[in-house]
Amino acid sequence: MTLLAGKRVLITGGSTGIGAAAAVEAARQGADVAINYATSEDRAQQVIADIQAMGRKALAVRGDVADPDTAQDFIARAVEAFGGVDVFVNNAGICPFHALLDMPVAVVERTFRVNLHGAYYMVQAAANQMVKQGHGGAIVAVSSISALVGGEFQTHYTPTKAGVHSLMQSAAIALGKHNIRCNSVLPGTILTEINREDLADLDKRRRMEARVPLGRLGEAEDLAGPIIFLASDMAQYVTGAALLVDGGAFVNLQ
Ligand code: RM4
Repeated sequence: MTLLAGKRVLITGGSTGIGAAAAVEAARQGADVAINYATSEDRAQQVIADIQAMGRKALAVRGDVADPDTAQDFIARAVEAFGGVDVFVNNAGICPFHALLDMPVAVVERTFRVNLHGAYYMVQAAANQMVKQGHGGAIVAVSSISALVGGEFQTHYTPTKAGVHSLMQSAAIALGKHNIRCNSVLPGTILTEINREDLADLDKRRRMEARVPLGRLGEAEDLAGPIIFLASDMAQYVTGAALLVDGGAFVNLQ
């Protein structure tokens, strides 16, 4: 299958986890892929090598998504390398678990700026490029099950994921006239760097696993298919939607 044949795909936070899995699968599906990354140079280069091994063009651009200039730079570098943007996946995000009552301002600010402000600037820059190109596009944001439910140590985080989900709904309306589709995936508990420390607590890990009807926590690769689907022409009439990818955790009350 080549669901993204000839497409030019950009992914933020593409050096690890869900972003890296989506980048490699996009290449497997026929796309040229540019990834943004913040710090993991070695891991970014490994993703580049994996993409090139499939005969696709690859580009890695370092940048902190919390800085609005990073969005402009990422799009410009991809256009320079690939000639344009057809799919944009907003994935970059952090979740520094912390209690509410003594939550430091710096932690709140950083989480909001990376997860929500960064998403906004990136989506805006990608949309402007797609409108300029004049032949539509697809934007997929990695929101979360945490857009819909809370977390005791995520009071700064869950609002950002709800915001990303809502951003896709409003962007879908604003960009529909340009044939640009905007959708979210809502991952459940997926084993990645974002929660490695948190889930080192084996009691918590067992509690999280017990919530999942499919009997396991997710892997980054479990998100690649849903992201590629929403990015592809198979979802040509899907916009403003949100797709839970959580093994059934959200619906599992009892
Ligand atoms: C997700 C969800 C998971 C958590 C990660 C950090 O949105 O809340 O349970 O492990 O964030």
